[in-house]
Amino acid sequence: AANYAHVLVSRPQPAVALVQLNRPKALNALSAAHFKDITDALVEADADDSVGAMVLTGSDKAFAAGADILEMKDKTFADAFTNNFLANWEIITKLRKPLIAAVSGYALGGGCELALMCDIILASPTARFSQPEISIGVIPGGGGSQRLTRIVGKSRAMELCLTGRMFDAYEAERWGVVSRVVDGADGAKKEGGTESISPVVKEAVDMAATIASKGRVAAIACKEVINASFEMPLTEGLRYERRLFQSLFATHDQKEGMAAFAEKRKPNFTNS
Ligand code: CO8
Repeated sequence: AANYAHVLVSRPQPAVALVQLNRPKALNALSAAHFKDITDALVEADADDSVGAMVLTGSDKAFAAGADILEMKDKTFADAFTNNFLANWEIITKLRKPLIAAVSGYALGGGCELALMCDIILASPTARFSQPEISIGVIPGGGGSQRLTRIVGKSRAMELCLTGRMFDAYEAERWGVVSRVVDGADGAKKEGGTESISPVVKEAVDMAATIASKGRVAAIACKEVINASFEMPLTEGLRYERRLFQSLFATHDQKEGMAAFAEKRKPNFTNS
């Protein structure tokens, strides 16, 4: 893997890439250079045949405290418009392999939006989310008004984006923003060696390993159809699902998966 100034990339399991935001002095505020490292590292992992799923995380204190306010405060409209400020955020939503966010601490503004771009969010009990842009004279710019609204509904999205108030891990779980809060109690032990891994990151890595152990073609197709449900009317979405389902009968992994069930053994997927 390439070396990045603002992210750490590791392989906690053979088929899992872990990308960790690493700009601790600014609580992982997303400067342009930081964001480029994040997307480059994820694109690199997405293209790596040995990777089946990816995990994105920050530190215990902050997943990411938003766009870098100091960097953008003097930006002009002409500059933001001409250079299509924030358009490169779409790179993350084009990744094909499943991406899990493991969120501890602050996930604010662009940090919340970054988590919302991932396929699954796991939160530690310390997670704090918000769309605080209204408090600095702007509005969400990385999908907060769109993705968050689709998940939590209009009234809550209005409240959150108009007041900027923080919501915690348990509210996020109740509303379906995160799939689960991972409590530290049963996994609080620090792993040996120099690297310690928090319970939520460990859970995300284990989940990514589980996903990576399935047939790759089916996993990518599964992510694609679920994401399509946000873009398509139901009839079209159902047709798209059925067509992709049918097409998987052309794969080795379908033959292997169903044969293994019939023979009462574990499948040996070859991602083909
Ligand atoms: N940008 C730049 N620097 C930041 C940011 C930020 N968003 N957040 C924290 N920092 C820096 C602080 O300036 C400080 O630096 P220094 O030590 O040099 O003074 C350091 O991180 C530590 O921060 P604090 O001293 O403030 O730490 P506290 O524990 O007192 O407070 C908070 C933590 C509550 C997270 C506080 O720092 C805060 O409110 N930060 C700003 C949160 C915010 O408003 N985020 C939204 C930004 S706007 C946005 O994201 C628009 C999204 C557009 C789409 C996505 C584009 C990337």
